[in-house]
Amino acid sequence: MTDTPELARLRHIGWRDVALPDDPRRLARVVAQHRAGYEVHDGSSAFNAQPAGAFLKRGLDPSLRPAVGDFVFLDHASHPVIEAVLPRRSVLTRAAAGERYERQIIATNIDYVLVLTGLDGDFNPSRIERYLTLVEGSGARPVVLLGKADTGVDVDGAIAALAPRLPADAVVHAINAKDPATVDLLAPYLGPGMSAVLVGSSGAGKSTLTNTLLGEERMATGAVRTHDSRGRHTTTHRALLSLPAGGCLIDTPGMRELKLTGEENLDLFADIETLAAQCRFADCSHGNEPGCAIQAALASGELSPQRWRNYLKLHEEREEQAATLEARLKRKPAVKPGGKPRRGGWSRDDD
Ligand SMILES: Nc1nc2c(ncn2[C@@H]2O[C@H](COP(=O)(O)OP(=O)(O)O)[C@@H](O)[C@H]2O)c(=O)[nH]1
Ligand SMILES: [Mg+2]
Ligand SMILES: [Zn+2]
Repeated sequence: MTDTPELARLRHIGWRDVALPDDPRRLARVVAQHRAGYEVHDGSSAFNAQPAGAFLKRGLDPSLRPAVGDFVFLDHASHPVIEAVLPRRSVLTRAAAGERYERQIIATNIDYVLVLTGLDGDFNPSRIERYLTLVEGSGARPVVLLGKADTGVDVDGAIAALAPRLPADAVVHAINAKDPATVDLLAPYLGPGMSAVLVGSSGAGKSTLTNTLLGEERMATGAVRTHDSRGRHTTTHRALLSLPAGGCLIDTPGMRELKLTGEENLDLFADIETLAAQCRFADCSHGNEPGCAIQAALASGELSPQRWRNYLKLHEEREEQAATLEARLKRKPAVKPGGKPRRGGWSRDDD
């Protein structure tokens, strides 16, 4: 069966259903989020849109607001308004950087999360574990990309250091983000109907890879962060792009902080939780109690100390964030009488 022209148009923005929703409103996808509103694409053109008032209500869970990757319904006005967000098939979330607890959506309706790390000073297995913990439960699958593999670094050494810290079925590719051959290598994740989000630190090579996948220099590159030159950062917002290969790619700005939201389940460390259940004492603190299965595994080399430390860190953070989230959900939203709805809630990029 061939697509109707309307379906064919929507395929460009990653619409996968064989049918169109039975709704007279305009269907589009959120491709970027700015302080002043949203940019959406309907498969033939991009245009600006404002969220309906309901999305700006104070106390509304920010995760219910439109986010990059969302399919949305808009009215037919000349200044279009986003009226509804269609159900999401996946959501990648983190807790926003900063003091105040807030879940922040990185991208929605994605099939893969491409976790890009440069094989330079950027290489950090604990950070990759943190990413994978955030990807778990998102509904998307992780693909670990080790960039700058062409720079004479010890690629095999890095992969060997990483392998024991990833699940057996984890996908890892060493890449040169500048090499056009990378397009074929990543084709399985970026074909028609697929959507992927590219995450990684500033300077990891996200924009370089995006340009290679696009086959043109659309993203400015080379802005490696220095602590006092924020203005040099080139990627200022998340942007969803249609790739020549048929899929959609979301390029994110570097995210300095990747706090857990408290909803993660730490499946990545299931083996550690199994071990801990085997300690002689149910309340074992895994210090120097007799019969501690964790200490035994550390002593035998079965469990690496770095991975154990990272587990403890992520576990503690998850517990803290879960407690904050629970307290937050219990609390009634503070609505000032006659107060204006807060226009905040836009995701703040870190760099
Ligand atoms: N040799 C080499 N350089 C790379 C690679 N990926 C990125 N770079 C360089 O690393 C710098 C930062 O890349 P950029 O794409 O701006 O990083 P972003 O902050 O993640 O978007 C640029 O100078 C790129 O040319 C790679 O795979 N190989
Ligand atoms: Mg960039
Ligand atoms: Zn123990």
